[in-house]
Amino acid sequence: MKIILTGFEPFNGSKVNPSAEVVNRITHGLFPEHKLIRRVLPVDSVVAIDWMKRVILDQQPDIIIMLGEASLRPVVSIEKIAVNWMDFQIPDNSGNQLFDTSVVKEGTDGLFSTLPVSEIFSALKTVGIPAEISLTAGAFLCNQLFYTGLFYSKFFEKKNQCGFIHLPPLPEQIVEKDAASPSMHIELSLKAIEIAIQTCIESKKAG
Ligand code: PCA
Repeated sequence: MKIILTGFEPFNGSKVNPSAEVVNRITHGLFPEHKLIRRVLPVDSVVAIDWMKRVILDQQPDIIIMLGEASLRPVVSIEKIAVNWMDFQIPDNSGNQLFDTSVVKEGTDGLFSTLPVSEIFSALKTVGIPAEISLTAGAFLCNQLFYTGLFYSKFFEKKNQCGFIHLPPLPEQIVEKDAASPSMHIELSLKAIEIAIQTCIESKKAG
């Protein structure tokens, strides 16, 4: 199977992004029979979105798992729904700030993740990793990428699995900001995403 795994570069003044760290640490060796395409995307609402459209059309992947940081989330958040709306509270890293506008003009209001969301949640719980099924991916770039991935995946007869998982910040980000807010160690986030990928592969094999 062809699997796409994306993360994002740091944004909003941070030096790191847990999603990029996970993407860079995932080893192909864990999924030897599968082709894993990894990419850390710029926090740019034009470049990241164009890349996603292109990779879907060119590669026609079987599984697309997109990752991002959710600054105030205490647990791994498996996103259930992408909304066709953008309202950036901060500019992206290139200065784009989109308000009250749709992701895809002709798109429907919302699209559900096609990842096995409940199975991933159960699998994480089983190994003791704190997680939740989240009903909002926000209105910034992560939601924009998530919606775009789902929208363009619909053009193919071959059904893929496509979805988004948000990760809490890393402990060093919280220390650096001197904030009293949640974080998760990289090893735990990494384990969560390895389990998520494995769960998707098994569910796809089961048809
Ligand atoms: N998180 C942001 C964009 C990049 C990232 O890692 C978001 O939740 O939209």
